[in-house]
Amino acid sequence: MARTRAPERTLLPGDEPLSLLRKDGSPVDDSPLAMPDDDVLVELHRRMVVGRRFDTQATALTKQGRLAVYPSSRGQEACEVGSVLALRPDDWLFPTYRDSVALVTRGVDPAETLTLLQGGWHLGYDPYEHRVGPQCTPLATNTLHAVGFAHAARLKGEDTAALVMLGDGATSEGDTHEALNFAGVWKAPVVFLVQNNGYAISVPMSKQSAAPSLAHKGIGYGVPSVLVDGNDVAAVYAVVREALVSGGPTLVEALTYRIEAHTNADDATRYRTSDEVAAWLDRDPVDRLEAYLTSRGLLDNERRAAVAAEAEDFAASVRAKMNADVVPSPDELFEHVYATTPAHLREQAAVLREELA
Ligand SMILES: Cc1ncc(C[n+]2csc(CCOP(=O)(O)OP(=O)(O)O)c2C)c(N)n1
Repeated sequence: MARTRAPERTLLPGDEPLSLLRKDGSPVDDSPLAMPDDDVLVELHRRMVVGRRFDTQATALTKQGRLAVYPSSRGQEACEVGSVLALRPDDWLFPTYRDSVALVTRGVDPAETLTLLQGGWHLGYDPYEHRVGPQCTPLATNTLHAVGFAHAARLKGEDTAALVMLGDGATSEGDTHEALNFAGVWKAPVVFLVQNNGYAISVPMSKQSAAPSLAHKGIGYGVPSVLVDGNDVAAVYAVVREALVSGGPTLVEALTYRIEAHTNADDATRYRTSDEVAAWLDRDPVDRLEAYLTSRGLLDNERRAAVAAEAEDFAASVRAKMNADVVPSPDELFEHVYATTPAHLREQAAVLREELA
């Protein structure tokens, strides 16, 4: 049987992350990426500002006991918003617990997005409405969902790609490797967006991988891989859009940072310094795009105020929806888990009903 080899060199990411905007918002002269159109840049800005406000509102809701837990994506808005706006209407998103801003950007109702984190229901939204899979809490299971979905779409002759979000820590899970392997074999139209925010809770990257970069991990599976500045929303948008329309798999490693702790239940000061956080605040994705838009005359004080007001209104609507008391039915705990409820669960449901009666 003939043996063939993949052209390894072409699959390798570059040494430096791809970017379009420097830290101060000035454009990179010799970027191989195409700058998104002005209207896209303006929309990326609006969505990042609204997304950030949603994120701080959700964090505040944990303090009021309205949410059980919230994993903030503050600082990661360029990944959350840039990749989601790159999706075409028929593409699907497979997010994690960290990616609520991505869901809201895709159009999922914010209260429905937060239902899981509130503890109100297993899944608060209809995945088919906006083509968003369930937010996965088990690390990396969504990579398998995305590859299976993308492969099935291909078999059905549909022009649909899948975008799966995962963290640096999730790349250490077996599921990621199985997913990458079959994405490569099947040439499935799937984009793995690794948001490398430096830590898996308190475990730093240096303890996760000995590879030169996480993007290098695609090569062994025949998956072209790209390294991008994850705080540069224009670059994230450009790279993800190109990957989604490529018709095959791509691994995108986006270098970014989560400014807040892992969740509201975590104390990040125990494993990272304030200097490190300050250095990343200096690379803020929203400030960076604002500087560029302002220099191009695409953003002025009036527009900035209008976007800020929209974000405030959005946060107020989230508060209003989340301040309504939920009265979940304990019975529902057993519903929609199995097509046919197994005997032991029927028994447990009966015991619960008896106790509550
Ligand atoms: C299969 C599995 N193992 C362990 C955990 C516990 N856990 C929750 S979050 C987390 C760290 C994840 O880090 P990373 O993938 O980098 O994503 P981030 O939270 O930084 O976005 C771990 C180990 C889990 N949720 N699922």
